[in-house]
Amino acid sequence: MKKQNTILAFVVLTVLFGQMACTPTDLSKASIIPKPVSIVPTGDSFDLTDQTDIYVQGESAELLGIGQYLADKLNPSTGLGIEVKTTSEAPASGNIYLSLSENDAELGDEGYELTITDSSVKLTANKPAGLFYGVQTIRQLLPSKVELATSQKGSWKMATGTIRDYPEYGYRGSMLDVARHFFEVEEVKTLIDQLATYKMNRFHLHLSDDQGWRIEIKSWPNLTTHGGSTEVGGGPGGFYTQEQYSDIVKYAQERFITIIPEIDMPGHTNAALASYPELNKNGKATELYTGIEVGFSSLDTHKELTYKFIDDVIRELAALTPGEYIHIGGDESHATKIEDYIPFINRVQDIVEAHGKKVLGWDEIALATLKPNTIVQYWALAENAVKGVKQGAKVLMSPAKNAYLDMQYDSVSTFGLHWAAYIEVDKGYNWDPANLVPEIKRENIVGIEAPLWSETVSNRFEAEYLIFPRLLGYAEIGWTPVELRNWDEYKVRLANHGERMEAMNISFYPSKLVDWNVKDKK
Ligand code: IFG
Repeated sequence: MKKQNTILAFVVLTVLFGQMACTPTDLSKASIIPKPVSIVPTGDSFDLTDQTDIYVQGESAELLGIGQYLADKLNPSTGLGIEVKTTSEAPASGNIYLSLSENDAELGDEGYELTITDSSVKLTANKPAGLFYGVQTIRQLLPSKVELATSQKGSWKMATGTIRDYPEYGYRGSMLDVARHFFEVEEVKTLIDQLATYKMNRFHLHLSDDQGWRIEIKSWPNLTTHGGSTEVGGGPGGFYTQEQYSDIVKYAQERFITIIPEIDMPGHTNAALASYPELNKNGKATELYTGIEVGFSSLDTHKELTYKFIDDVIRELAALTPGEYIHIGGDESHATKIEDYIPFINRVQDIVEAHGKKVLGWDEIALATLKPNTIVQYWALAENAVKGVKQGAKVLMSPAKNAYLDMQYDSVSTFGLHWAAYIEVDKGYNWDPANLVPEIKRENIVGIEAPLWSETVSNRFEAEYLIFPRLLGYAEIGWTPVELRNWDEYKVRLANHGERMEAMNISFYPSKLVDWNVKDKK
């Protein structure tokens, strides 16, 4: 009898501790990236069960869409069949409730308050965007296996407490260069979904360069039929029809991400010059180019046709782009005399404004006379960005030495370049945009963008090796106040995202600086 009791006691304790082990009760121990502004734990846990549904306040399609987005993220792995319902007041216990608050000023347009008790999950925000970001946090409070696409054994518990959270910067983004190597719509959508998971809200598409023109312009069809027909290394290239571009824009919008399209000029324009002889000074089309040199091409800034071309391109692109900014490039125009470059940039700003949009450009555009709403993207020369500040322009921080995703991690990592720096995960995290260049103050900065140039990567797997895990650090730099950021604390949360990224089928670089929690450490 004694032996049976001992065995019974052992089984009960194993089950109990087993449950406790995976029952999260300390909300402050959750590995949330970006780190929230404030977390107040209450030491209990909430259970998602097959009785749990998501209720949204009122009938708004936008709130229903956010509820459905969460249900679609939870149902495949939990198998709980969570439904989305509307309600005019708080639902019964055991459910998740999304509602817009009156006006919680501290939260702003993108913040949220998430209150979890043992019987309810209540997410409130001033605007739908805040609810969407609170939903990303809910995902991260559940075990990593929730991100798997196949049904997993439960339980599905979240620690209880209150999180109040809102972003430091309004522009938190990344860029994909689809010109050097072309990326299919589905690959772009996957990256957009990954950016949204980490609360990023801007996606800059580098649509044209020497090696490729990637967006259909109906008034200049050869740009894509000819200029889009190859890529670095001589592959087939490709391009987005206007319908496909609009599909990408819609997909991003549903995730509260604004697309910023870039047509790089006057340099980085060989694909256009190869497509139309009449755009060239000598009336001859250039050859298509599949190498990775830069700075050898220039539009003819003295030709009136050049400005009709630009006007047609901007007109068509502006009509497809709900965001307020169009990126005009302006970088590395080594084949354009400075006395031609300056009036060119001035005139292009007028063209963009005439089509109801504002200008974003690489830092060289600060050599021209900037319109009030023009944003200067700092990538290489701080003195250019400072020139922009002195003209009253805002700065988008993308310093190549800290934030270029196409930089190798170290001298032996597989993909990427290293002309600016080697950027290991800690170097990508350990910097503060507001304290990098003395003359560029916090109030001059709209935010941060981590660009991925694609000279050395040609598909999602290769791109993810460069993008992840560094993107998570840039997402935190854009969202979390610098006084809450610390590499030694961050790298522990990052380690716990290894399993999460694996579950999301992200092929991240397993940096040796991080003690990854994944099963088969690489
Ligand atoms: N600089 C060029 C990019 C790309 C990059 C690769 C900018 C603004 C080097 N311009 O970065 O086209 O070639 O790291």
